[in-house]
Amino acid sequence: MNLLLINPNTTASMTRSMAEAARRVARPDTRITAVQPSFGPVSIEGHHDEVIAAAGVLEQVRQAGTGADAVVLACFGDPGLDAAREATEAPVLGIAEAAFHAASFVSTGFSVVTTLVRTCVIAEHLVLKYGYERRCRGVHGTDIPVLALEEDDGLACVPALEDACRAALARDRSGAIVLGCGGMASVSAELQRRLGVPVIDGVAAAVVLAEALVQLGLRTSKQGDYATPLPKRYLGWAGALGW
Ligand code: 5HY
Repeated sequence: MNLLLINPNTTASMTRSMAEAARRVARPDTRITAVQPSFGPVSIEGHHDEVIAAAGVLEQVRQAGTGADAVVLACFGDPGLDAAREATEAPVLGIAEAAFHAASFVSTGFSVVTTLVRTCVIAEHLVLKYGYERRCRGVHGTDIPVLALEEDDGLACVPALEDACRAALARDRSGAIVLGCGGMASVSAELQRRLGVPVIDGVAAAVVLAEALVQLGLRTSKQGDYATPLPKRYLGWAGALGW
């Protein structure tokens, strides 16, 4: 199967490191194409960044056309997820939603540990949107900037992340950790080794769940709100995104 991994920010090195994390768990016959938008923020750390990144996601989904059997949005805000599902029949998985599902198979309650404190509300909104308010016991920011995770594969951030995870597990009485950034994919195994509890990286979870959906022959419904957008012109820089 052809899996399109979209990094909604425009930092190519982060796209590469997330592609590596994806290939570590993907089946041998899964071909992963990793891309990022031609425009938009180098990192997504707030609502403004997210809106532009969502348009970048649509640019890449449209460019892929019918070439992708499944799509993974590798940013923890799942930017443009519903719009992307309108734009393609292929299953589209956001790493936050995928991580919440995976965490709920292995714990009765999980904690999210993420980057900047200001982004916590975005994760909290997704917990409510996806109906995980009974399983997510807390969302915790570390004020680690997204691009700090790019330096030396994020290893320098491991001690601070480990401390934040231990504090969250104790405070929330939770049994698992969901990592709140695609850029943390490279340190999830080390954190799980140190913490001794399930540590869920959404990139890996989304790739494996996408493979499962394709294996089940499931595609995005075109009945109702995920139906293909109505034909209309888009003016200005968004012209190419019209239907
Ligand atoms: C992410 N931002 O996964 C989110 C993390 C965050 O550029 N990739 C980003 O802070 O919401």
